[in-house]
Amino acid sequence: MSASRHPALFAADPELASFVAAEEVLQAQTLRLIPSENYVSAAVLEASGTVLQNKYSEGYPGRRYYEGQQNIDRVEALAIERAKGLFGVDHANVQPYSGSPANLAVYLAFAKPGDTVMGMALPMGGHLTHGWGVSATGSWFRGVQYGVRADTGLIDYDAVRDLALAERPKVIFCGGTALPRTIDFAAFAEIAREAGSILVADVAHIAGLIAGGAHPSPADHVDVISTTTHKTLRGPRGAMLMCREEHAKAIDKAVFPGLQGGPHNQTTAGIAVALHEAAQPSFVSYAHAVVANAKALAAALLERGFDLVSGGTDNHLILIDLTGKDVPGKIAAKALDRAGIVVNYNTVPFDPRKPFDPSGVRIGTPSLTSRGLGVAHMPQVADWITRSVDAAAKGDEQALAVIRAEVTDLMAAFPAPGLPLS
Ligand code: DSN
Repeated sequence: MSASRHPALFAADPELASFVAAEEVLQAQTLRLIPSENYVSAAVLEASGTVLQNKYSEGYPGRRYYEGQQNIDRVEALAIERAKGLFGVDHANVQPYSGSPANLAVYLAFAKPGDTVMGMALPMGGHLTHGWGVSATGSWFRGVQYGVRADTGLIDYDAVRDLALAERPKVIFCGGTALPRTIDFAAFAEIAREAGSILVADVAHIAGLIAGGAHPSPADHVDVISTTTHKTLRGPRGAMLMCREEHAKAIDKAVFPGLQGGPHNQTTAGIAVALHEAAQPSFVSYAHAVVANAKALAAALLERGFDLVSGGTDNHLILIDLTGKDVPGKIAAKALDRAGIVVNYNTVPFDPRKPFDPSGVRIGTPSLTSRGLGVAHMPQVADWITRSVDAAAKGDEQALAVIRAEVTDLMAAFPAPGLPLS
């Protein structure tokens, strides 16, 4: 089937083509629970693989350093207008190559090396680029970090305020990669105002929920919104920076020529299509279904004796704390993978274990929702997770194989956008 889907690729490079075909089958047959992944539509897939790939376009629409931009300018301008409309912002830059370069551009726009910057600690649910030590953002800048409360797993806004007022950071990041709860953008805005800091909402994980009205928007509260385009937003791998008009020049200058060269025009096209899709009523239903599925899955896992960071979820993401089980996160994640359930192992707040062998497993519902699974399926998903973790504890490979067959069977009834049917 794949040979007919990608005939030129199969003819030119059968070895590489076979890897792509295998990935198509893997994505079709497995239950993908990594909360930062999704399935793009066939339209986004097509737009991302067009001849726009062939064009260099350093600069911005109407102000390029290369000629022949008649069509590229229209593509980028369309993506910009759609981003502004969808997120209710003054300005959008759709050129960052991905989330980490987007965040680096924010530092370039507002801080100098050595300045103090503030974000959530990575093991608490933040992101590497929010000033964590092993990232350039934590070595070129002086990163100070906040976390969550040990008793609730929730952000302690009083502690964030105390830290911000003591440190007066140039930039404060809110948002992260393992936050199962709603972010209070208004509270962060008040803190940033008092501290005299630029406030950045990194909404990479929840951008699709914001677009679909299933999470409050930061647009009225923050100076800059940073987001990837490929998570809940369901676009190609890329990123955007959005801001108030007063910061537009600084952001644009930081992205190009500050940090990047030519934009990836084929990705810009895919982003434009994804933003168009995200403005449709069906996307509102999708965003709310992602959250409903996550809440139902969290409830089913709690019923089965799992410990969840913060006790549940408000969004698309669930962080399972396996500290009380016999199985650490990495062993559980690898067993789940053998059972056809794809997750990632993750630190939990105050994790007694190391990041490469942590106590948690991070799961989420964007991909399964895109395939059409609903609340009624979540007890089954929770059962499979329970049985897989139990099988991991006992080293029962046969049980994992049985689960894998059941997963493959169910997923065959829910075709993935852009992928073969079997
Ligand atoms: N954003 C991260 C994730 O959540 O998977 C990767 O950087």
